Amino acid sequence: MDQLKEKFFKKSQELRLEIKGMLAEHGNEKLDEVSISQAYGGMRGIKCMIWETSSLDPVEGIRFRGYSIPQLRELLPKVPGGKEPLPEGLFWLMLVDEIPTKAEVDWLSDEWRKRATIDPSVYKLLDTLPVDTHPMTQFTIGIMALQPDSIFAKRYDEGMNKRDYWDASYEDTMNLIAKLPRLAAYIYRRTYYNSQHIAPDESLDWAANFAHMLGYENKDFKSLMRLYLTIHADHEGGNASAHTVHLVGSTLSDAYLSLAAGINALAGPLHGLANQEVIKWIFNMVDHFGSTKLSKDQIAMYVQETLDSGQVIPGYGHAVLRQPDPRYMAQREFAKEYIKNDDIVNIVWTLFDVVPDILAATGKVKNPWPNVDAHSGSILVHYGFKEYNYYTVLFGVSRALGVLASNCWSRALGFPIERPKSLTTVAIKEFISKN
Ligand code: HAX
Repeated sequence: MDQLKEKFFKKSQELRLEIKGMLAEHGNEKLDEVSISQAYGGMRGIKCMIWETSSLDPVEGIRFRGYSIPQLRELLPKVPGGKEPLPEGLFWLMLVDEIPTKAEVDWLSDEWRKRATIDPSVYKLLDTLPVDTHPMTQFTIGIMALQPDSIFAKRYDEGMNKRDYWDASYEDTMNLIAKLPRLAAYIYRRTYYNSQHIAPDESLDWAANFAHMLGYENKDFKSLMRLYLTIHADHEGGNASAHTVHLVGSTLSDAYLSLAAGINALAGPLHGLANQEVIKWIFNMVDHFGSTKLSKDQIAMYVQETLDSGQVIPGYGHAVLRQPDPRYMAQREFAKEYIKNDDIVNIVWTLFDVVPDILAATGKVKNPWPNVDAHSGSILVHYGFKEYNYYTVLFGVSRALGVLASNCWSRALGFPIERPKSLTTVAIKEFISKN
């Protein structure tokens, strides 16, 4: 058994026992009550699921196993001379609740390198799709095409003992994460570069190799990819992509089927697709004024026009957060350090100055601050990565780290099939009249 798997097995079995005891003693205590508004309002805030890998505070933002993003940037291992954390380190932390050593992270990079080969049939299938198929659709199809490799599905078919689900989940998770950069890079190069593919560089870490296969050799872009793939990885369990993976995984669909479902949730414009929407909207703003150098007043006017036309301001607002997203702030810090005087980045910063007041003035937006998606596109554009329809695929590669680590925990802890209760409006009316 490999070192990470052994640690995961030991820790998860300990927690499984602890939870058993806790449920026997406290199982009937109430965590929450549910209001009618919550039932109609997207189940906002109801405490009703377990997600071990990260937790979201409305004011402070995300913590991965208790660590904030600034702490992760400091504590997770980096490449020699590098400033940004290696996403391999975050995966290790999420899976076994320990900050790994550099040697452990190097082992993980190597392990993913060994598992990264993709069967040519997957590429052949992708090549049958019209080249203008949205990259997120291609990504889901690619993940589904990898599914015949599922160890979980094969072993389940052979009569796997439920005590071994964690093991098969772990193997699928490691194999799938290893392959995602190759799959995603293949989609990028076939869609935008006439299928001129770039062979992997075995000397590079997971994120830098992804950047290389996409076609970006700039050292700072590789640092950006390490940061990007770290900060997008997890956002506790209730967000749409994570919750989808949790739900689908609970039916014992394997990691491939579960991740593909979660990627489809990420592809919605109110969720991950917001990163493409932000830059598309900024490009439209630039076209509208015929310049990339925009004043505060021009930007404020455009924001107001967008609202008046019944559209949302992409990259702003959040279902949980009530402060600027620390993932936005981390990207802003990166841009301040690495990028000087870029017009699109300047527009993103001016938006931060003008949008919150305009959204707050509507009197209904609960969080007027920027979220993770408000900044990412402008930095990518700075490095020449302008194909914004692809941006959510980058998010998806990162999100796999958190949702699949969590999926391993769900199987190791023996979570049952998820099945909340739904109500009809007739039932709600009866409830009201009885009360
Ligand atoms: N622009 C305009 N109106 C907004 C808004 C925004 N950025 N954010 C919220 N509102 C509106 C809502 O549409 C809602 O209006 P109605 O009552 O007319 O339906 C009202 O304000 C109350 O909404 P809320 O309670 O503040 O927000 P929700 O929890 O319902 O929705 C969203 C959260 C993120 C979906 C929302 O803020 C939004 O649509 N933002 C823009 C899209 C976006 O950036 N999505 C990415 C979010 C982060 C993420 O998941 N990344 O992957």
